[in-house]
Amino acid sequence: MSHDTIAVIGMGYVGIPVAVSFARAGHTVIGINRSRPKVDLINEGVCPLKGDEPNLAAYLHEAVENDMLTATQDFARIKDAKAILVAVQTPFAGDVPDYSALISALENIGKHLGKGQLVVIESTIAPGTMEGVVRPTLERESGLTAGDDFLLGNCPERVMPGKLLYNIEHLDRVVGGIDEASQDAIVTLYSSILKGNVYKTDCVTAEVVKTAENAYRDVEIAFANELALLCESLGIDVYTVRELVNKSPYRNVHLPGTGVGGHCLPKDSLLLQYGSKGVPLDLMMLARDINKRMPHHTVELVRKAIGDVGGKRIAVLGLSYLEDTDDVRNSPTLDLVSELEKLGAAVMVHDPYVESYPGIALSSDLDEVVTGAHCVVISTAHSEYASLDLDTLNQKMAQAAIVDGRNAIDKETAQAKGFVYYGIGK
Ligand code: SAJ
Repeated sequence: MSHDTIAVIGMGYVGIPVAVSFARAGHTVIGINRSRPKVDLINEGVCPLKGDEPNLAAYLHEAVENDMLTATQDFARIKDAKAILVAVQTPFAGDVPDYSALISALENIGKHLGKGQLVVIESTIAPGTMEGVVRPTLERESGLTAGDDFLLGNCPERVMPGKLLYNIEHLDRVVGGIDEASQDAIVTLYSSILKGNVYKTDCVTAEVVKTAENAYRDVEIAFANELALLCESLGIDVYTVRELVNKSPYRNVHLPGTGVGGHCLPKDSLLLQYGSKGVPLDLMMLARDINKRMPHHTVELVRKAIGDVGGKRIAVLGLSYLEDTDDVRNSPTLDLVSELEKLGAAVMVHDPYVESYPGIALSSDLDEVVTGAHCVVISTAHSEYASLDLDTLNQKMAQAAIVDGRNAIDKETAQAKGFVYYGIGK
């Protein structure tokens, strides 16, 4: 499959770095996307993703310049492709997965699918989706039979904003295939871009591994959050506790915070539960609840710091769900802001990476955001918040109160400078 044409469906955080990686490995890549603006940007050699992604924009530009990567809305273009990768979003809608983007992509692929082609699903899906949704949709739309006429498998993405290209190149990958031939074809294809190990298995195992690896992390973070609540009530510092616990072999207490956001962790345990065929995943669902309650706990700390928040100005620092990225998906800050506003507070959010967000008063000018504020809440651990000038903050704020959701500020230093300081776990 070296230097074959590859189609990538879904030009997002997964599809774009995958398309660029394959183009750099010498394949001709066709990026297919529903929305026109992204297609136009890519064809102009411009990367639609923002945030700090080393090399991605430069490599995309180079691939487009060298005619190794083009974008289109036309699914008919897949007929030239040896392999078709699907990297569309699979968000949750209430308590069931929203597979609308996936099914739409599969129907469009099916219409143009030919014999001998390979279809690989990178999107995160619940256990049982390959057999229950992907395979039947492709067979129905194409009139072909998976295995006999076309190859089919899933190679779940392991991307992380800020490390999109790095993770693709260096992380190990699990490859699920409906049969040996499909598994081998996917391993061969990905070997041109992966330096990590590739592990072949069946589709369900690959579906479970992907969702379980994130559900596991969600549980680990929930443990840290619950430990933080305990430490607050005991008046000790959870960061000291976790550091000393982690001196013990095989321990790895994670970081507490204002909550768990992103495109993976908030939904993957729900996908696992959805595909668990009735086995109750109580620990994982409870962990999900604990993490979802952290924005509310942060509001409780604001009320401890300044009392009733009605009519008060609150400056929230950090909108994106993860430090030093522009990715806002499922950010806990969104829950934090809406709860504060429901209580009558006027909230302004600062974020150096996010330009705008509907319904959020957002600015990248820190002075503007903190001026006149009765409380500053650190919600995302953007690097710059570790070096906030507390004297300037004191001058500009209407009241000197800090709620530190990410252990960005030293408590004693803040208190010495006259701040009322509350921190999650501190
Ligand atoms: N978070 C905490 N405490 C922690 C770690 C994270 O509160 O100790 C919060 C973050 O603030 C964020 C959320 O959890 O809101 C998710 O953070 P993350 O570091 O897990 O970043 P993600 O969502 O991009 O996770 C991805 C996942 N990778 C894939 O799905 C392929 C995750 O499995 C990886 O462990 C993570 O990247 C990574 O560290 O590479």
